[in-house]
Amino acid sequence: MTTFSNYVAENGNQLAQMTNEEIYVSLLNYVKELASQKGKNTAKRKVYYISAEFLIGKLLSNNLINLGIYKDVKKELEAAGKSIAEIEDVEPEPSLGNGGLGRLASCFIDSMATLGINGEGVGLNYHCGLFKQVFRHNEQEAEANYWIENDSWLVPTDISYDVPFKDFTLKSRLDRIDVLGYHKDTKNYLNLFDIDGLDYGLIHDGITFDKTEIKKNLTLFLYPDDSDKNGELLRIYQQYFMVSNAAQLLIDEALERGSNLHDLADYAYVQINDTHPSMVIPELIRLLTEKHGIDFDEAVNIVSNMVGYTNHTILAEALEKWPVAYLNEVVPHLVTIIEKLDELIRSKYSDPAVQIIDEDDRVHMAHMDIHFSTSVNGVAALHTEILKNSELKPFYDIYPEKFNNKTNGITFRRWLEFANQDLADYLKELIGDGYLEDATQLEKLLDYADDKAVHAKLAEIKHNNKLALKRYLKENKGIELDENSIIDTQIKRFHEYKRQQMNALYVIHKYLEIKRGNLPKRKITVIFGGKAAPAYIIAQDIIHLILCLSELINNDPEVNQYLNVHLVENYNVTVAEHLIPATDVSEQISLASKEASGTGNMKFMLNGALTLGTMDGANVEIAELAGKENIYTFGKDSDTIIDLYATEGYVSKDYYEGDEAIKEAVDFIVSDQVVAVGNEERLNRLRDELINKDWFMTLIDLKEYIAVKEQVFADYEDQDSWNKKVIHNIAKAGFFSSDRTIEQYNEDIWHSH
Ligand code: 26Q
Repeated sequence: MTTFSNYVAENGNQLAQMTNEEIYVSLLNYVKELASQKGKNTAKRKVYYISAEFLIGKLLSNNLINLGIYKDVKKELEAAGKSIAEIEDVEPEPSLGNGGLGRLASCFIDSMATLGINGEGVGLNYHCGLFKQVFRHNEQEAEANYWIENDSWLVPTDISYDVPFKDFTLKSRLDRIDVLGYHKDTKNYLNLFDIDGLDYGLIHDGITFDKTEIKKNLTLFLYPDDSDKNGELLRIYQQYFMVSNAAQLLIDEALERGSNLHDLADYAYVQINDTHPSMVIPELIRLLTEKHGIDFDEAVNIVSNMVGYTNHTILAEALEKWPVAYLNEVVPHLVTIIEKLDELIRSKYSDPAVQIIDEDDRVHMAHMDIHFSTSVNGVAALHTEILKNSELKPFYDIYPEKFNNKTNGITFRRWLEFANQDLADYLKELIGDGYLEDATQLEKLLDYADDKAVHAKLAEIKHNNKLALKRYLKENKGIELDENSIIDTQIKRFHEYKRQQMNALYVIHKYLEIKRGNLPKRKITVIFGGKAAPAYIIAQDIIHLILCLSELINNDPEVNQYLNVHLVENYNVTVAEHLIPATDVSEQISLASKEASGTGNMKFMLNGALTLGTMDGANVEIAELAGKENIYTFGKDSDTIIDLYATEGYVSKDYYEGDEAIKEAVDFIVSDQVVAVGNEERLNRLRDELINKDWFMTLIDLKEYIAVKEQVFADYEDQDSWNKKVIHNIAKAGFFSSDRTIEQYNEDIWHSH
């Protein structure tokens, strides 16, 4: 096809005369047209990656890169006096996910397409993605976040299914987004199901809305606040709608390709992304038996051979257990099947720990998944070991062959080639461009580990990225960044187990040290980004504390030349793309055993930040690969923590009372200075929580965290030694390419060839 400027000319326009908005729409249509010319992947067994979340982020540049025309288009735009960055700004970000799990799903569909695997995403087309975060009075407020405009990446289809609920049947509509692999002739789809008849009028204030009008609200919001019963019921409606559509699509496509359904498992494999799509198991059984006349036992057998389950968390509260009574209100036709599956398991195993329906009449979705699947995987080596040895041990004892690890990965196209173009180009200069398709080639960089000219160039690229971040934060977030400071970044959902509060306590400690005249050699900028679930009070309190500290510290002339604190409003994929390439220190400080994997940690490593982290999730593998001397670890290990939970051996008050520095930092939360800019109730609640409960053991690691962080900042002063560590990290980051992860899924689980 013709170049972009010719395409524009053919449509009677001229780039120089068009607005950025017009150019964006024109590029969108150009890319869609190029995509429409690609063939589909066709392997007999097709993979359906079903996920309640796909945190795709903006797609324009990613698509241009995958089409291999990014630089050409950029040049054409420049020639017409236009900037590609400004056109990228026009695109709204679809936030169809909360965090790691949704972003992982998006990296996975990119890699499936790149590897030419016949594998597609299936999910829901939420019209309002994850809420937009705004700060008022140093607190988080949530606003509805619309993203669908007249011109979008969605491609309508005429595919539609009837989805039966207890009291009514809803007709679905399928919209698709093309998923282009990197330099590939073939493509896949992201299938997003939706309904007609959504009513935006149901939205009241912010993100509150009428949760009962299912026919008008089903795909209005991603994960509405589920703290009340109506929220939970809506979630069940969403989940069933998603999986019933997925199951009907999968069966239709298998039939079209010649399946007689007895051999359905040869034509399809379903990967269940956390338990959110678990109802696909009984739904497939229902369709095979009721619509296609297959015996129940055979249907169970067929389905059990075409499903795999990925676990993303060991936090008990995140493992879904739906009351049978709720399921009966929404999908009674599935309850009969789930009860039969439960009986089947009871006839084989007496251990209550492995039953599907517990004594409180709740359905353990994960248990159903494990019994009726071929594969159960964790998302990092440590996480999988914890699943096998403690969380899911009774299941591992029954099915050792099903358990396997698939350490997460990230797509290098978005997280290096796009987000850090200067670094990507420099790497090409040093080692060629083979690393973009074979990430292990990054190891060639080790030849330059001691090369001072390379160190200097890496430092220069980092500095330029800080300047670019400075511009971005100033224009978009009202933040003044000091590009000459050390940038220390913690970006992720706000959760106590991720321990943003520990980082905040470090900030307090540092502030007090500076006040005492103990000045750092170089200015430190601590950046936070992330949203807290609207119903999660303590997480909101932590956000509040950080915003108060930010106001206090950044306005204190005695301190602000040595320390700045920023909490970036409305953290999302786009913000991450700016922050990560500019960061020096990557904060990965979860309580050991609690972070299943983390994927931000991998993005930072690839972009030349050094990790400051606990031995948790994939940090363990980062440490092994990069070498312990090239990352900074601290804190109690996962065995110790698991033991402390088992023995109830952690008493936070002992740490608070036993150490002056800890006591001082915790008490400062309710000091006059902080209270002057904050809400005393929130601050008191947070301090009390830390002293009297601290379920995620902030104080246990605080001392060591402070000490190691000081070491990090001291080491930064020796730039050659620092950049040598940086090189080791980048060189070993190849393992964390999602292409590797997806190859392993395909080799070990999906067998789609
Ligand atoms: C469950 C029940 C009811 C309502 C909501 C939920 C719910 C929603 C979202 C439970 C979990 C999630 C998201 C989990 C998630 O993002 N987990 C992250 O997955 C990443 C990819 O594997 C890992 O890297 C992270 O460690 C893990 O926290």
